[in-house]
Amino acid sequence: MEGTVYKSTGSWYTVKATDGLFYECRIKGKFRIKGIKSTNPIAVGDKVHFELDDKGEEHVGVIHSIDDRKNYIIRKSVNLSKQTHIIAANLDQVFLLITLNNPTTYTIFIDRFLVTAEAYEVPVVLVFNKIDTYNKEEMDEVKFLAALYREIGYTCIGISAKTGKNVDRIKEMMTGKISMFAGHSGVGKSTLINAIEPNLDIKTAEISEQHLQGQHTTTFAEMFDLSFEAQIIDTPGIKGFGIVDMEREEIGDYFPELFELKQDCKFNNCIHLDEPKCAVKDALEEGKVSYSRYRSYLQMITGEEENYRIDIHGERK
Ligand SMILES: Nc1nc2c(ncn2[C@@H]2O[C@H](COP(=O)(O)OP(=O)(O)O)[C@@H](O)[C@H]2O)c(=O)[nH]1
Ligand SMILES: [Mg+2]
Ligand SMILES: [Zn+2]
Repeated sequence: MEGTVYKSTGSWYTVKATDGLFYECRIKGKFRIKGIKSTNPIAVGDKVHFELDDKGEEHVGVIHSIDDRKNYIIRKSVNLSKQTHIIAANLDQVFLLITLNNPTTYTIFIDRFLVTAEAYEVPVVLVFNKIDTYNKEEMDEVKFLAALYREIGYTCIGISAKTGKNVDRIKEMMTGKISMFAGHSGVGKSTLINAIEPNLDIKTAEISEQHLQGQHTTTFAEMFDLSFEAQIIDTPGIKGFGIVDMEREEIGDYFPELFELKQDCKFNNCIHLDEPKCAVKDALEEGKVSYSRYRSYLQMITGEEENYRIDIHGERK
């Protein structure tokens, strides 16, 4: 039989089979995935093949193989070994909720998040929430940010989880897909999920830039079916999208607009700092690359931690 892992609690996996029923499965044999040493061989979202338990127990099975993953997100294992823990696999998209204030979402946070998502090959939709609270100037800033990220290729949408504005469009985007919600605590993830599916009682993780390293908690993700042919993965307690162990030279490749320009730089290992004939610096001067994005890029390659947003007038906020 074939199915998708909805929940895992260590040694048992809850699998929803193609017959629509749930089976409690164990693993047979070893599942080693090339290149990653993970503490859990199978994660929520994995497509697996299993056989029913030969002792005749109902709805109990043994997983014997797993399909290739299209993506996965991981974090370092809680023990201090070099192992990683796979949080979830085969995500279709992550909705990153953004608010200008209460709480403030800084562009460096958005850009770090996007870089990680690019590295993990998880598409991100930028959701500007709480638009019911913004004045004209703030709405202009939302439009400015949305235009900036749309230009790079990201889908952006302004919503109000509270009034329901554009929530139907989020539902449309979710249909037929496995999604996750992310964003700072207080941006409205729980409110949005409630607006989408009023009777679903889940906590929803506070995904922030802070990595989980050193935090001694074991948490298990769980997948939920929604009433309109959509699934969401909830990852309680997970504060990091994954680990980013990137080389400095690699970071620019996860800024799609910088990656595209890189081929026109004189040096093929250009990191767009002060190399001569750098296409990125040229584009920046011509206003074709956003200064805000380039600032985030610099912050990421220098390891600088300062938080601010560059507003519509090019000022720090
Ligand atoms: N005005 C307004 N308030 C909102 C909106 N979405 C969420 N909130 C409020 O923001 C606060 C935090 O929301 P919550 O869903 O708990 O955020 P979470 O931490 O991301 O789950 C709550 O007081 C919500 O009522 C919105 O679209 N407009
Ligand atoms: Mg919440
Ligand atoms: Zn360059």
